[in-house]
Amino acid sequence: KPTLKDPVTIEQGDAGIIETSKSDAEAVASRITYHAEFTLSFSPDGFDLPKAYFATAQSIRDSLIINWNATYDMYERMNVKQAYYLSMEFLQGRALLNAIGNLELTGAYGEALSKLGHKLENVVSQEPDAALGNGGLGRLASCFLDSLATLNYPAWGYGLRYKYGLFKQLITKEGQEEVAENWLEMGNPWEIVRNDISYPIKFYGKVVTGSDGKKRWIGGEDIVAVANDIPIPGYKTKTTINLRLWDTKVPPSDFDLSAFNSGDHTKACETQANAEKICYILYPGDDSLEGKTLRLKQQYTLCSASLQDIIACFEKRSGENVMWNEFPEKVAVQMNDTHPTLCIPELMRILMDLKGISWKEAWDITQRTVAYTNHTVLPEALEKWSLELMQKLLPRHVEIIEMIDEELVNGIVAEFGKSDPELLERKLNAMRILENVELPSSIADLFIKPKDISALDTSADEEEDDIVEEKEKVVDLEAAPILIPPKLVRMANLCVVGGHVVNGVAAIHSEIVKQDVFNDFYKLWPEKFQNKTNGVTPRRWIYYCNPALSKIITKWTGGEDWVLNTEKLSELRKFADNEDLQSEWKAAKRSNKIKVVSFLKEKTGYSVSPDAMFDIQVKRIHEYKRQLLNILGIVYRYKKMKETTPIERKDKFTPRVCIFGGKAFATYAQAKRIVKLISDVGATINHDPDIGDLLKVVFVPDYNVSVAELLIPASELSQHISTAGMEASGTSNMKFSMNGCILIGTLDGANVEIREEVGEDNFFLFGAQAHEISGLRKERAEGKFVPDPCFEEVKEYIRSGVFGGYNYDELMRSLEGNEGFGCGDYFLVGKDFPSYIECQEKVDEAYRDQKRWTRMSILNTGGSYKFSSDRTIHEYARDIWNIQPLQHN
Ligand code: B1N
Repeated sequence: KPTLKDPVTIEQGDAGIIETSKSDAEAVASRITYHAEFTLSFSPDGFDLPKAYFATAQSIRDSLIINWNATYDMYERMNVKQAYYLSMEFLQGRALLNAIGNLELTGAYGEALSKLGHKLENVVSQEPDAALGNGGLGRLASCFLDSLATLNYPAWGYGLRYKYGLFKQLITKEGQEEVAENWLEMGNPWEIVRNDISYPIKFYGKVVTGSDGKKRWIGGEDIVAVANDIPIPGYKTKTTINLRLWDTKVPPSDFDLSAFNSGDHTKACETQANAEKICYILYPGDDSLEGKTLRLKQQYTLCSASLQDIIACFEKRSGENVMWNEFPEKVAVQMNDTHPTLCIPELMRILMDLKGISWKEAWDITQRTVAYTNHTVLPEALEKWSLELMQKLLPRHVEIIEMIDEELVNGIVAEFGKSDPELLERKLNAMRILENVELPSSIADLFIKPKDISALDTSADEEEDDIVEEKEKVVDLEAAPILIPPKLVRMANLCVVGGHVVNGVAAIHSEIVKQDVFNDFYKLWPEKFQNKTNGVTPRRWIYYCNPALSKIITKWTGGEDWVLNTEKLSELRKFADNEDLQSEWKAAKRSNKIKVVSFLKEKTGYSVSPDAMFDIQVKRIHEYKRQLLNILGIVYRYKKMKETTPIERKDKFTPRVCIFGGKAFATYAQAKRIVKLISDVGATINHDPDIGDLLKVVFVPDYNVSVAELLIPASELSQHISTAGMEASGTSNMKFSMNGCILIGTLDGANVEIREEVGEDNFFLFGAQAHEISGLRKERAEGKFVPDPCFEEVKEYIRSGVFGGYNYDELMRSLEGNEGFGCGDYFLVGKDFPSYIECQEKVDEAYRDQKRWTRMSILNTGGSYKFSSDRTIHEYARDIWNIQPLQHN
């Protein structure tokens, strides 16, 4: 049996996958057995797969910790500027294969595990996904961490350690069902709990002014946030950065011992549970006031703990002489969407109330430190918090926000003057941070019809604890009732005002941000607005998830450099018609498809043919992403197949396996109906003997990062078919294109740039364009839209009950009528349907010519190099954060 000599003396090779000498593999094997025995207390003589996973993870963790410490010490020593990426979501997926590969130990680990009776690929698939996110925004954050580490940028991520990740999705006869995702059940080998790094977090209480004139926030509820560090290894570098996730606990001294001893156990445990529940789940339902409060507590915990940590680090590195005005030269804080907006008032509060800095200087420091990424233009997704709720929970922050709003109002008045009250009112309405809140009287007096009806608001006199929800309140004033709109804090406006840069995530999206969503701000501060087109890490999304394709790329581009320099992928272009490459390319795709065939069989029971085209749409289920357009197209195809004779059918239709995946938010009824429709359509078509392998429809349950890593390499066509102007970027489109998949899509988000890069012949385009959308909606509202008969036909077919007994009337009605809640086809499915069907016919035709298709596929991979998150991160580093790479010698 190998013995443990030195757990960390393995030499790292230069290549991505190294040919190892025996001694490396032996040393690895002994590290694994050591951890099995002494860290995990298993018998080291033979262990099953789950145990093999934990022992293997522990062994690689040793190396990560060494590199983590070396990286941390270097930052400390060099005192360089560091970027901090604050995000409520990190969708990390699995870590083991990535860590082993990045340390260039794949060969050694493969051999060591086989000595121990296991296959590396089986061991790595034991790991549960870290699903601390729900979609693109969280996955982007994780891709960014990978690129930051790989490119040696001094940067950290900050988030929350949710005990339960996003729910686990079951697909039953009823459609989607949600169950808790207990990802920590078996423990998490990747986290390093830092009980010595914790910060107090306060909620509620009140603000008092001390004799020195300083504001102090006192009383209320106190909890602590404790750091859990996840090492993030870069690829082929010693740099290992940190993802610090906060967990919440009751302060050590706060356990109510006397209550417990007197027998009131519930009371004693209550404070504990109250603190811990903040980090129980990602996206607690926020229909109730309790839910809203919990979510705001989550956001504040992330902001407060992270900033206290960042500031403590700044002070430590500054030594004796803390120069606060240099803070922005050492710290860049990036807010991933509006969820961490409270960073702005929190940094102001700490600087003013705790560090004694003036308002003016604190504001200057704050603005120079923070920047904001906008990820959506959907109005309902732009966060607004009830001022009243915020006032209760964070009274000092509301004072600060009110001050910021007042300064903004003064600034707007100074800019636009008082001579045109209409213009001024319009500007104030668009730009103010506070909504439905009275203006200072000197300004309010300008407007003839007083907008301010808060004098009628009786809520101020109500019981203190009786927080009124954000619904419109009705005040019965003898005569007609008057609706009092709720007072709100517009987080996005606060971000735009409080940060030095605002960026969108794809070119078209950044234009919409400037020309539409924040147009008034853009006109005032054009230099603040930037574009940073998203990207994805080529390590996870080609190199590790698609080894078959990676080998081919390496062979034809002359080495593995492409993993770090994706520009190299473009060299594939010149071989697009080469027969040898084409046949290798097709063989790789086919082997990936075969893996998916078994996976689908195991997960859904359906058998599909690897000879059919794999047509995939995987993303969160949302009406704007138009999974409904896809399934209506499938139903239309099915109906046409049924209307054709068997012989014609084989000639006319290209065999397809249509794969869907994605979660619907638990309270989003319409999205859940779409899931139900897709699985009902599958249940009918997949059992129809007339159809056989010509068409299959499969809904893959519980779509997550690991499922994506399996599906994307096997994809041939993927759908990115949002209503133009509504998908900020999309990132799976990039992953598919990299893996030689051809996209069908609208001119939306990053599709626009992908099409430019891969060439318009290698992208299936259809549908209305972003600038046409508002006109089309208007036309519709005026009753001028005449739907195509094929659209009417397909809806009627669904209504007729072909797909089971469920009543799809409500879903179909959303596509009908002219206007109104839940109908009027807001997402223009009916408008785009004919051009979608026509485009799908072109797809069929192209697939029949396999040479042409393979060429298109190669040109997609060859044209996808721009979409590496390495490129994106270089741009953030250069244009927003002003940080430089720092490498170990
Ligand atoms: O962010 C991704 C983009 O690629 C997608 O197009 C975009 O839809 C996605 C509120 C969001 N935007 N907004 C969210 C997530 C959670 C939440 O509570 C909004 N996600 C996106 C990366 O840029």
